[in-house]
Amino acid sequence: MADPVSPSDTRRLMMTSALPYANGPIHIGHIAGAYLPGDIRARFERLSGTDVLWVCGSDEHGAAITLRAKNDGVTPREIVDHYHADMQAAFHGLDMSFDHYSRTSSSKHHQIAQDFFTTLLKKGSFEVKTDAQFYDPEASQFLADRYITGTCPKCEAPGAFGDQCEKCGSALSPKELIDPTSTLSGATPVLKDTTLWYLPMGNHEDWLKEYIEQGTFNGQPHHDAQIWKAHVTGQCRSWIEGGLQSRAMTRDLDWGVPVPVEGADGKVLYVWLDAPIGYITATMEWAEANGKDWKDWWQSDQTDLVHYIGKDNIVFHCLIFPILLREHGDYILPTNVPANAFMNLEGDKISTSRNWAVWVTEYLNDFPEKSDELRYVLASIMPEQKDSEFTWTDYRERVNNELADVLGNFINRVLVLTNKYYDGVAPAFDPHSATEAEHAVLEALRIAPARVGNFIRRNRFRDALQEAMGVARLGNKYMTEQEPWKVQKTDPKRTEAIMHCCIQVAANCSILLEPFIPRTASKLQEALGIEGAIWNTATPEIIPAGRVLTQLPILFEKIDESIVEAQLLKLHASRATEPESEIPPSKPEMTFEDFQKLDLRVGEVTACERVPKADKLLQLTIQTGLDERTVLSGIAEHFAPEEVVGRRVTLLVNLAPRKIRGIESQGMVLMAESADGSLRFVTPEEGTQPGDIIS
Ligand code: B3M
Ligand code: ZN
Repeated sequence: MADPVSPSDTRRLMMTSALPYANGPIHIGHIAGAYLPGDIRARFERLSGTDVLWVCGSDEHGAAITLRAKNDGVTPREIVDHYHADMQAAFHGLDMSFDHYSRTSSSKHHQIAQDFFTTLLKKGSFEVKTDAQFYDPEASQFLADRYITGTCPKCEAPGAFGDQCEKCGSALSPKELIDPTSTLSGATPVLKDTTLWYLPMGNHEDWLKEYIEQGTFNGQPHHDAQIWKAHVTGQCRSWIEGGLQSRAMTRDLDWGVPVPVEGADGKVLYVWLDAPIGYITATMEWAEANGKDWKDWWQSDQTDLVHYIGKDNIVFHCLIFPILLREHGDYILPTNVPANAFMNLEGDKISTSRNWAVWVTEYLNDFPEKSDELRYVLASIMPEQKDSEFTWTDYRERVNNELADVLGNFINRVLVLTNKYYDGVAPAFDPHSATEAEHAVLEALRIAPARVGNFIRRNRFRDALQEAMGVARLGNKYMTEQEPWKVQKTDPKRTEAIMHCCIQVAANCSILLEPFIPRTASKLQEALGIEGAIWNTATPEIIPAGRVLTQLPILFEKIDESIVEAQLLKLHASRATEPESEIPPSKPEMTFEDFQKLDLRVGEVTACERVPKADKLLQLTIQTGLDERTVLSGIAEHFAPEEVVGRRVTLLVNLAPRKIRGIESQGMVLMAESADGSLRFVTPEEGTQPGDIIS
């Protein structure tokens, strides 16, 4: 890896962020997943002098669009035109600095995607098969992707789609679904013959495995597989190990890129074939407009290709797209796919259909000029390795305690005191007057840019932000401890040293925080007279003596508790009450080691009684095979004691004992809770014995 303070040697960096479906507005989950990480990285690389290009665009094909159009009773064209503009406004409002933002319904893209398909066709990359596919006789349409739902064959979650289960992430084909139903009419589909072009993914397992696991391609080192996120590699591994199925690359639909084959009327390319090619189209458009050669970005081994996406897109970027690129033959393969997990909101999954989201354009209406505040909070809690959660209380705390109290307060004190003592002119600094404290601060500034940059290049944005904010924290603490407002009365020379250091810290913050909070950074740079900042200018000597500093208004207003309440009220009030089953989001991932700590056994209830003065508790005596013990369980409102005696139960035996109402409970009985609140025992199968180990 190159020194992070220098550009990435001579290597170019081609970055993409997932093309959002133009079927709804952008919410904070989208931003935290694929766009903010891209923007932070792109801004940092530009500051570092790397030859970087970051593209994105609207994904305007696929069932996501046509179903939305059907629901709203308008044409797909109307849907994509509306949301293409709407999404751009959201991105613009949050200062996403794409070098180019494209769209896949353009004729240019249709042509590029068709050329790509034709090349693969000529190379024999597809299998053409005519066979029976699900068809909705009521809607007169073949059913694939989101047109068909059923139970997932892998995880048994209901509501899996014909191409993917959103619960477990598995890539599916319609015929694998259990109890398939048409989402168009609710009809049970019938089978009808059609011709489709398939990608025989099974033929690619060996090289993909090597590419993902070892980071080698064609026997040559390709990328550092250690830097790939473990959850990304893990997902790929499990798909490859499960055996890759052939996937249809065409659809019988009238919206999309027409299949460029004679006689293929009424057929379009699969959206997941055309959408990633949209990255290439976007690059071509940018290159054309800027007098550059797009091939430098996609067909040169001097280029690193990095895709920023959400975890539900991993299979498409790590397996399917690489197969397509390799089959074509002229393209490089992704160097890294640093997918993020999901961001939940106030204890629940973000959902467009249930209107459980913080919409970016609404946020910007409610909080004008506060784009940096949202960027800061989302970067602080970015779901880099596992799902995370946004709450308005946390938003308020981070804005108030970190942005306002630390960064804003520090900057304000630096500018006000410089103005007061030196008429706004940065004082001279005599290095001989520096004490240990100044040396420590200046040394921290010397190492911070490399540390922040290293984290960003490893896609560890939370750590990078912590590190950069650490500089502000350090400055704030240093100033508070040195008390220049007192020292000035007795030792003006020493005050100059203190203020010199504080000014350098402020200036470094304005550069180190620029990728995260660009508006604030540019205001600050302007006030400090920093022009054309690059990452390398972040040094302990950045502001020379004599530089005129100007005043700034308060950088971050505090957020009042009432604002949190208003947002929560709005969120709950606008929640759509769709009769959708309420499946709580999955808990954060745990390691196998965590799981192994659980000692689960079959137990048998030998006695049971109510606990006096506790409406909810039953006291169970359980034979565990190890011993006979007492366990309290909060099930008294669901079961009478006599219904419980004699049952076999699943028992967590190594839970630390806990005293409740004076009785020591030694373990926990596992229960299943349904969405309607009903409770059932998790009963081990007939034939198991008390003491049997569950693993
Ligand atoms: N349109 C994003 C999504 O799944 C999907 C990404 C395409 S990236 C080539 O919402
Ligand atoms: Zn599943």
